[in-house]
Amino acid sequence: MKPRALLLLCCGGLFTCGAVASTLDVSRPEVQAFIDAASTEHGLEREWVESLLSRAEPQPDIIELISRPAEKRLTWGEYRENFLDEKRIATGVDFWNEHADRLTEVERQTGVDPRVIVGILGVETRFGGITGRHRVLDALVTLGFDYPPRSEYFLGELGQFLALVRDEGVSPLESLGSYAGAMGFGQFMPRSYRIYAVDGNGDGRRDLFADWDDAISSVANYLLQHGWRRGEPILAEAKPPLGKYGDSSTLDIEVMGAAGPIQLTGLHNFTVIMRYNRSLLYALAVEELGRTIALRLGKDPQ
Ligand SMILES: [Ca+2]
Repeated sequence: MKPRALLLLCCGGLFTCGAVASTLDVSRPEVQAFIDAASTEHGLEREWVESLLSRAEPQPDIIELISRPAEKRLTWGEYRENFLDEKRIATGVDFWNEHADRLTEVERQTGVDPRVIVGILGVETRFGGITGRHRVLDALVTLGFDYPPRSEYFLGELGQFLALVRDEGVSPLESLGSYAGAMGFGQFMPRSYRIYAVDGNGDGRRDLFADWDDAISSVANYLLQHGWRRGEPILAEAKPPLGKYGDSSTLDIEVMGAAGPIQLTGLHNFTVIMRYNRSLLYALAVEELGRTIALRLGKDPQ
């Protein structure tokens, strides 16, 4: 039984119950302005947009969550412990075995290293195990209307989400995601979903919630469109000379590991991983998780 149904049952029964989550006040001027702008930009029916928004429930805890992301609080040593755990590595080995054909095919088509696809899916959602507990609509409404530092960004994503609902059959009221509104196996934001998602299995839909072929192809396409270069390494111990994978995009990395400072050079493809998530620690975790799983499977080290 869904929590909301339970609450209604309880209200209608013998018990008194606490406050029911309140819905968005669509008469707020900024909400009305958004409805006008999004309806025009995406060609949506104004009444439909207002009706959907009137069913959104802002979540104050989301404001707290976005104000203290793990990437800003933890050292690399601490962050790494969260993502390089044995359970995630073992799940990744099974995942790679199960999806080996798709990963190989996608690498042939795009040049994107399966290690990185596997690393991203492992870090993002533990291979589909944790895809988020917030309604995407609620998350985007909360951050769009009640989190001024990033209001513009999240209202843009809210408009994209409404267009996604119209175009892709994504459920407006039942889709769940992260507190920031990222969805599905690869945690795509709505705008990225619309631009970069790929119908990997050719069934006519781009389904990042339930279709692994689509999710794998979409992660690869995202990286390819952000400049992934076939066959190039990701990290180097020292800065390479220009021309030998060294170019203007290389990144000097110095982080605090469990046993002291670590210095590395992020090469071009490392900076492409950071287009998926701007956190340096995130990209390091993706690289190491994918590499570790590949080694367990006896793949060649890079
Ligand atoms: Ca599909």
